[in-house]
Amino acid sequence: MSDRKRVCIIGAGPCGMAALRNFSQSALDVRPEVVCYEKQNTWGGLWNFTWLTGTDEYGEPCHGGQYKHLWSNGPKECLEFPDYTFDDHFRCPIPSFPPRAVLREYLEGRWTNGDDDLRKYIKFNTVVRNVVYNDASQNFTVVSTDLKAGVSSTEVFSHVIVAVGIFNVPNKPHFDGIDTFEGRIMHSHDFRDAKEFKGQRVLVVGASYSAEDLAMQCLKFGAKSAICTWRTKPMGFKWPKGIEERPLLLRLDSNTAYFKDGSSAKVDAILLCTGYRYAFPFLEDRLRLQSGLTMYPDDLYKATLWLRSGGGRLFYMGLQDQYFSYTMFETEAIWTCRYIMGTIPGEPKSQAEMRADAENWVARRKELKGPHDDIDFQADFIADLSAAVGYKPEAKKVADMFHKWEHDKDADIVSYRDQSFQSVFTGTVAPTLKSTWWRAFDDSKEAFVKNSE
Ligand code: NA7
Repeated sequence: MSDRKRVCIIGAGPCGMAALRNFSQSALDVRPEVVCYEKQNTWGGLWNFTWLTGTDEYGEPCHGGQYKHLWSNGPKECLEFPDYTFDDHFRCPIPSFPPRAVLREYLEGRWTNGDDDLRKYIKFNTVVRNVVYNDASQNFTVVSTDLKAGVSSTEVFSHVIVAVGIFNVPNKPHFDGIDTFEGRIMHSHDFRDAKEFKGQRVLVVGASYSAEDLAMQCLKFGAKSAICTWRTKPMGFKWPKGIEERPLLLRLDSNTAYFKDGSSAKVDAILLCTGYRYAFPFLEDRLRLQSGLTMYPDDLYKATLWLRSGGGRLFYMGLQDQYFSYTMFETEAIWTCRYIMGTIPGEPKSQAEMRADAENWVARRKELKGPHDDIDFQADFIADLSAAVGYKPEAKKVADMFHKWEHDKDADIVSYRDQSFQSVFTGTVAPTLKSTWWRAFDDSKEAFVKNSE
């Protein structure tokens, strides 16, 4: 192997693409050779819609969990790139909560905006099967399979960036009696179209983003009712008529659901909105992250560099429970790329210093009391990382918008997507929707743009 660094990026979603783009824009004398492996036939990661569920056309686990009529659940102004604003891409102001296709287009616009064709670095339809760290030679052996050709190959890299996402392997808990339930049972990862539940009484298990959105989607598209059942804490929103919350589901008997408060209800369908499992089956055990979904995973310097093994050459991206998304990924990407290229002043630090820094963040994480604390924590994390590389995502100003968004949701869960936010980079105030989100039944870009005033 020559002295030139060789970086393997696993995944061409928002994280992997951010890393790829940063490498491609860096100075030639420090730029490593980069290969990005992507299981799907295109870039975009979870932003790619597919009708497929379970396994894909090659028998691989389906990555995508997006559904028709999914609109952003956070303001676009909170995920805007300072150096590629929504005005830069769309050339006219658009409302604050776009449907999925509009956000995907924005991402793709960024990836195709430069002089370099990023596609040339990506091996599409190629799944990584095995990653092993070689202590003696301080490099990684990566085995991948070209799914179309059915051919596997082995390559050696000096660094590996794991960017496979955290919302692709569903967590499916068991409830007594669920095997005999007479209706449809589905995890939110397999949910594609709320119209399927028209006229039905839906039971939603879970009390987080998917539970909230699927309950609302179902009602919007004609379900009779939705009961959301919580384990730790109810969502507590002022729900529209037809949605209610009950304590944890204990068991099912035919199509009757029994809850922890002693109540019961007849239901026609069950939507398990019970989150996801972290899964990195292609990594050897000692390289594999142990944390579950959290605001700052254990054993990662700057939430990216794996401290337990891998010789300081294995990086993860986008692992945190997320408020900030695109700009957090971008910040992590800049930091990771520059770290690998050796262009961050003061880095690399000693193992003891890195561990102390990571443990500080984990200690702070343990004091977090709720969403508003989480938002400030994530803003501080991004501010810390971006300061080290001179990037300006204005995390603190964006945090103020997230706080407002949380208040808007508490005030009215039906209308929070009708609110308008102001870009911290361009000053553009988003137009409002002519017809509200609750009454908007066409999620195409054309309808969305026409629907603004
Ligand atoms: P989350 O945010 O991980 O939430 C999972 C929810 O599922 C959460 O309320 C959990 O309750 C609940 N859960 C998990 N296991 C169980 C069992 N066994 N019984 C009852 N309830 C359970 O996943 P989401 O899909 O909502 O959101 C993931 C991302 O997708 C999010 O960032 C969005 O932007 C889109 P807990 O609070 O742990 O008791």
